[in-house]
Amino acid sequence: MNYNNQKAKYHLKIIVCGSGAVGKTSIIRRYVEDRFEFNYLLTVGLDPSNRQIEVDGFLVNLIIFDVAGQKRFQTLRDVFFRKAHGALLVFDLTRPETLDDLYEWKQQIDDRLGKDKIPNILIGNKSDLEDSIRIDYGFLEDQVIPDFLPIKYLETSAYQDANIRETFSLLTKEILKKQGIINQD
Ligand SMILES: Nc1nc2c(ncn2[C@@H]2O[C@H](COP(=O)(O)OP(=O)(O)OP(=O)(O)O)[C@@H](O)[C@H]2O)c(=O)[nH]1
Ligand SMILES: [Mg+2]
Repeated sequence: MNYNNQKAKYHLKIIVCGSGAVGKTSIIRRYVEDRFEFNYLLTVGLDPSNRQIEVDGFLVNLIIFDVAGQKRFQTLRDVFFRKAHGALLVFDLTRPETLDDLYEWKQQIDDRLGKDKIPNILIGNKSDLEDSIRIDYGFLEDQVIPDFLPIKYLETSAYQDANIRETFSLLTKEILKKQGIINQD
């Protein structure tokens, strides 16, 4: 179905959080432009993009905010977090230290927007790099997910286009549920 001529009723701001080079820009690029870049071009500052999505019969305009993961670009974080409706917390399945950094991102979300105020989805990206993966689901389930509850977890590959659309659908759905627009299941 083509929604181009319809007006979205809801406009939701999604923020994509995580350390440098975990694949934030790649996930958004795959979702919005359906392409992938092997070259690492680090994000400087903020870079919002748009895509419409249909969830449970509701047409929603997602405004997706990308941000620099590297700590030296901290100055735009106020604009980044402001009035966000939902967040992706992205780590790199091949670099466990990127998971540790998410505690800090989650803290910033809670401090600026209120504790557990917006839905978060935990994303383990680069699932295609099978031989280099250093984090398994058992570890996450025991040691990590309990610290981030309530949260859902998905493994993605921006490269292979695995679980990318599902990620944005799930987050949109969680936001609409939280806002009472669709029913909890
Ligand atoms: N194999 C593989 N490589 C990926 C994937 N996603 C991203 N990459 C690569 O990882 C590197 C970093 O990706 P970016 O999307 O630029 O990372 P970022 O999180 O936006 O980084 P900053 O902007 O510095 O915060 C690039 O070389 C990408 O090609 C993936 O799913 N699989
Ligand atoms: Mg980036």
